[in-house]
Amino acid sequence: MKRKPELFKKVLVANRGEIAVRVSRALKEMGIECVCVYSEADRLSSHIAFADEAYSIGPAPATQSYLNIERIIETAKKSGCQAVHPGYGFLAESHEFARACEDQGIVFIGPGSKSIEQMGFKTQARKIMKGSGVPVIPGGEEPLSDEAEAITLAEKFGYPVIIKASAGGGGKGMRIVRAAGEMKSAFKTARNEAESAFGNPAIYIEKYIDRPRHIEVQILADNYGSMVYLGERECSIQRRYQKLIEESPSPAIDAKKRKLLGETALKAAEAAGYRNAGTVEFILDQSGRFYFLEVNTRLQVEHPVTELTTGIDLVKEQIRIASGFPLGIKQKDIKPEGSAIECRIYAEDPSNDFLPSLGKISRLRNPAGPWVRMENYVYEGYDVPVYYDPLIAKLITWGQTRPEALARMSRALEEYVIEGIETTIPFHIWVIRDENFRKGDFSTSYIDEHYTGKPTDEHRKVPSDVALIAAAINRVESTAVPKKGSTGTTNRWKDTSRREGVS
Ligand code: MV4
Repeated sequence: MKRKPELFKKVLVANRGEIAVRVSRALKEMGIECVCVYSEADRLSSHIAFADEAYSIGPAPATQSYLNIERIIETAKKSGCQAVHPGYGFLAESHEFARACEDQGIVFIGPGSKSIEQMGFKTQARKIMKGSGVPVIPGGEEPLSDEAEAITLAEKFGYPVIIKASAGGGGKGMRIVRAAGEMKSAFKTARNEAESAFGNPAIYIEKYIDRPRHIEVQILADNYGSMVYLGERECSIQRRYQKLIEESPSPAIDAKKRKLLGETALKAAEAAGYRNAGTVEFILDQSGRFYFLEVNTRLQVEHPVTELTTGIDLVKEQIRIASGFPLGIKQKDIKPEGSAIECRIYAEDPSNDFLPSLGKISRLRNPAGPWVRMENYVYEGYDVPVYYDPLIAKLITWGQTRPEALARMSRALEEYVIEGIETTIPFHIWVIRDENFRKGDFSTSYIDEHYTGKPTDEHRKVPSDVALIAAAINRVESTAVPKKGSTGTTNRWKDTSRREGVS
């Protein structure tokens, strides 16, 4: 959509949690009024405090609130917003929502509904990419019609193969098939999962790439055909398709490959007629070859690592582009510097198979200090609701080199205190100190292969109240007059939460 360049005066943020806070902050800095929405479960959620106006949009379940297209559009109109920022998750990649906004004269801050729809259907996206010379994984051109066709194609590409949902993405409904004998049941389960998860039973087949790395490229494209790439993010540290750690640059990519990846990402964006911020995902095989995987037509959770290496505020760029401004940045001016890493802090117990751990946060101390960025929405006394994603914060550090960024992350994780719920902090402390991770030697199988779920004792913190009581007892005992016949040695209690810094 072409639009006379003029910054919006008022924007609705159709999301919650840390990303709603992130977008609200950008709006405030740009002098744009910010309207937030919240569900009944989020009455006490802090994203509301960042808004100029806030509206209740329905009951706790997301289907009745954050996914309620009509209600959100009605709220945007009623409050006089010219645009909606969808954040990530919820309606961010709903072509129906983007289309409804377009129809109602509200700007959807993101790509056009047609791009979202095309990139959402994976066989379609593959076809577009292949036709433009973007490398795609060897695989079927069209959705599979039956199991016999699947076997014929598998023999052509060679086992193992993978069956994926055409309307899917993000790993749901995928099945690895290692031999013809497994095809029948894999075909059936994949089809059923595709139907129930995406409302579309279409599935297709690809050659399976074993132990790859997941690398993605951030792009920006304006409404006038200019586009730039902002370097890559390494996202291989994930578990069941949920990313836990991201960094930029990737330790597996050199300058030459970075340029090739970036130019390939722009070729993909061009082929898709893409505009606004987007991410082109690639899979990197063990020989270093890369293949197109999918386009994420939204701002991503891990966007801060790119912001820290490039100095570019991606949310502001999204808003400027959607307002109709041409890109002010040229490719030659983008010179990523240093190294940034993000740890996702989930309310999950890493020592218990990452089971959600919800409830009240009884104590909270956020890390801070030089080159530490905290994206957060929880506070002391806050009850983490069961209804939504358990991501409670993102901790991001920057350093001139990767070792410096890691040392800083290690230090920041040490400072971090969350009590009352379990979090992924002990997991992150373990990974940041792990030799394989430090060497950059890992793949998407890293957690399965290396993480036992048992952080050693030295990673366990003594809660501060327990530490205080123990210290008091220690003091009383050690100052008492030694009894007759005793050796008089004092019980020197040690705070096991303090250890030598690791760099
Ligand atoms: C693959 C693959 C290996 N071979 N496709 C998972 C999420 C979805 N976006 C695509 N995914 C994969 N597709 C072929 N042909 C391995 C994965 C994969 C993966 C991809 C990205 C990030 C993490 C991953 C973890 C496991 C498997």
